[in-house]
Amino acid sequence: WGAMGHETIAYIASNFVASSTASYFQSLLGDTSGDYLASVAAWADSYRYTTAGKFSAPFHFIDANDNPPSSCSVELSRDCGSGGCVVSAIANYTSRILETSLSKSQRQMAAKMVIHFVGDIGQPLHCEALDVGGNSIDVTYDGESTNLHAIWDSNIPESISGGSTLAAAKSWATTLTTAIETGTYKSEAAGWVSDLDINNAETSALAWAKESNADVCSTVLAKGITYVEDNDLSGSYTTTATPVVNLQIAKQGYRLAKWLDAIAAAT
Ligand code: DCM
Ligand code: DCM
Ligand code: DCM
Ligand code: ZN
Ligand code: ZN
Repeated sequence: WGAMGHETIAYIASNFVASSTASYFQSLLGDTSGDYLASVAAWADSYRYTTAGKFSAPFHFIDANDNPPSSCSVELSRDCGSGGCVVSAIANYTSRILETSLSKSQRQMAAKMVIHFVGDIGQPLHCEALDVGGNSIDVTYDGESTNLHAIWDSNIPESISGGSTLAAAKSWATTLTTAIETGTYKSEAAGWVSDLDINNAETSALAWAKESNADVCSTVLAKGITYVEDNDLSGSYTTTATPVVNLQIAKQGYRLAKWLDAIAAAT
């Protein structure tokens, strides 16, 4: 996701964490404001483009070597490369938050990584190898040349929220929080977090990756590459994608809240 998507996930999580969890992460992150999660949610995307942070580039995705749209699947041994992937990164950085032998700055960095990667794993094209996660599938959006990955990261989310600002993220998060508490997602939200276990973090994260990857077959590339390539996707394609984007953002925000609750409770 682009920064706004990550910020939305962070605000949803802020709305659901226990007050003791909020205190724990406000202290670790050195920010007692209500934006303590949203303010750091996109940091990992700037870090990966730095020389010091280059090692973390593979942590944002898992390259599922499946065959969409006819067959979708994720297998850790096949798809998580030697440099790591989003599933192994969530597990590693979750344990590092709790590793008391590390410095506070190392544990703070681990928290920023977890807050970001629990978001990225919900983006279907971050759980797909085909055409570099859709980066090499050229499309247009409102007449502008871009690629399939970028429109799922940013254009479609921004068409839902109304823009790329922190205010747009906060407003979208409020809408999705209400949907979880009393609306469309009320009956299913408990199921999103029923198997969540920070002590089996790879298993939990792999299950999330499989859900995202399934969306590649059912929605992102449902009609094949030729249906999207060189076409403008700002119309009916976006209409079809919108409920999937809303669901993935809502789910990962709610899961992030429960994940952070479990970490804070383990200290
Ligand atoms: N990005 C960045 N620096 C760059 C290129 C892109 O910070 N030189 C940001 C823009 C998007 C995000 O990274 O918000 C996309 O990241 P990903 O493609 O990993 O989702
Ligand atoms: N790192 C890791 N797993 C380890 C050791 C280090 O993922 N067992 C990562 C954590 C930091 C980066 O390497 O993102 C730099 O770590 P350090 O600051 O400890 O050198
Ligand atoms: N990306 C991905 N899968 C890959 C490579 C990249 O999901 N195999 C994502 C990471 C960024 C975006 O695509 O969100 C652009 O990556 P980069 O800036 O590395 O080209
Ligand atoms: Zn992306
Ligand atoms: Zn990312």
